[in-house]
This record gives sequence, structure tokens and C-alpha cells, in this order.
Amino acid sequence: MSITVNFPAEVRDWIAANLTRGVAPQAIVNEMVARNNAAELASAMVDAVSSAFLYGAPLPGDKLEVGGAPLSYEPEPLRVADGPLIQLGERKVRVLSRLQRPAAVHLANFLSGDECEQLIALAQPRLDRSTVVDPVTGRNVVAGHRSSHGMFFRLCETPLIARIEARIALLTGTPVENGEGLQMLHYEVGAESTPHVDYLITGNAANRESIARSGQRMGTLLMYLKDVEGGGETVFPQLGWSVAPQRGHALYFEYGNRFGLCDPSSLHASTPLRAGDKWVATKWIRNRQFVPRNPG
Ligand code: PD2
Ligand code: ZN
Repeated sequence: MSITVNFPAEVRDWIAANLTRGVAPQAIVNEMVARNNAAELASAMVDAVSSAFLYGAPLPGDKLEVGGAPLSYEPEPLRVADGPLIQLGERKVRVLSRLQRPAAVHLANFLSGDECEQLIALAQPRLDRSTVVDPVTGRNVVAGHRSSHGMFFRLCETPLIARIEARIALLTGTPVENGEGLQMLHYEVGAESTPHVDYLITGNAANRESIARSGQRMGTLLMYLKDVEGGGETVFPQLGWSVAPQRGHALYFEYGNRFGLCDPSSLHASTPLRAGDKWVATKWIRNRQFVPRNPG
């Protein structure tokens, strides 16, 4: 049986701030109990906020159902056509492998060699240190977990980019407008991206505003623009699965379901590059039209 209790916004935000700072859930419960809260209630409140973080779901409102069904992610099939070959406009791509959870497909021949080289040439002069949103302040900061250099193209910025974005839309069955601008990443020896999920965790105001403007992220397409000589694999630590970059190959994985919950098994990373360099183009796809923070 479940009961509904009041969940004051200031208590919820205090729990969210502590989780964001990395305080262990049990330590937060202990602190609440020390402040004369019932242990079951404190646990339910901390669970509700940490599950919202885990699944990229909105933070709980001012009423909480204690003893109700816990949040959990229900997997859905990939929105990509079946079969070993997929025709995307004038281009035929080959399926190398598929995975059920996270829903993923690894493709060969997604980009031509010439397209890879053109993307690199366009991005090279505009590279900067990669940044991420700081989970505490919501500001853009040079990423501790991302030691690559990067840049973003605007949507359909050049005919080449518009052509590739149309291909991505065909592959994923999503409108071009749902895509964020194409991100280019360049890794040199030693550079890596530590384990993270690509969906937006609702613990900071910048992410919540971004979700309010454009919806949650539901999928990621990684396009590899160059073979790597050592390291630099995209890995999924919860699966023990890794993908070695090869020029023209792409990896598409989906993590957002129709209930707006996201799949924590999509946790992934790029292992430290040991030799050569690595170029990758990333397309993050929202569940509705992407509206940038500073359009223009
Ligand atoms: O470059 C990669 O393999 C990689 C790994 C993890 C890229 C991203 N995440 C990303 O762009 O989100
Ligand atoms: Zn990522």
C-alpha cells in the first residue's frame, strides 16, 4: 500500500544539491534522520530524487507517493530499419551489429572517405577545448572528463552538413530539426572522455531549461572520421562492449523512451588515445525540435 505525503520544494532541492555534489544517498538519508525525519520518509525522498537523476526524469513535484512503484526504464526497439543493408537516400549503409540494450546499431559506409576529410578540414581551424555544463553551476566549463578539442556546426551550415543531417534523419526516423548542431571532436594521444550518459540530468537549472526548450535527448550518433592506431575506443562499461573507430563507420544508440525516461545502461566513454589521433562527429537528437540557448 502506498501513501501520499508532502514533499516541500526546498527539501527536494537540498537533496538534489547534495547528490550533485557527490554526497552518497545513504549519507543524505542519515543527515535527514539526524534532523528528526522518519527513516522511511527520508529514504523515499532521497530515492525519488536519485531515480530522477538516474533516468533523466523531471524532479518530483510537491507530493510524493511513498511505497508506490519505483521509476524504471522500459526498453523500446531501435527506431532504425531492420535488415543487413539500409538505403539512406543515395547511400547504402551496411549493418555490422545490433544491440538490444542500450538499443544500438553499428554501421559501415555511413560516410564516404571524402565526406570524412571535408568535415575534418572544415572543423580544424575552429577547434577549441571541449566544454561541458558544470552540474553544480550550470555554466560551460572546460571538461575534466573530456580532454579533447571540439567545435559545433550550425544546423545545415553547409551543403555537405545538410546532406549528412538529412541522412541522419532518414536513419533515425527523426526530423532534422530535432538534432543539435553537429559536434566535432579531435582527440590527441592521452585524450579521453570519462564515463557519462548523454541525456541531460535534471539536477541543474541549465539542463532543466534546455529540456524545457527542446525536450530531452533521446539518441546519439557517433560518426568516426578516421581509423585510430591505438586506444580511443567507444566503450559501454556496463556491457563490456567496445567499438574501435574506423573511417566512415557510425554508431547509433538510443536511450530515451516514450515516457521521457532514459536508459542508464547507455553509460559510455572514450578510452585514452594511445597512438595517432581520433576524429569523431557527434549528433545528439532531442525528442522534439532543438532550440539553442542563444539562437543565431
Ligand atoms: O568519441 C567518442 O568515442 C565518444 C565517447 C563518448 C563521444 C562521446 N561520448 C560524445 O560525444 O558524447
Ligand atoms: Zn557521450
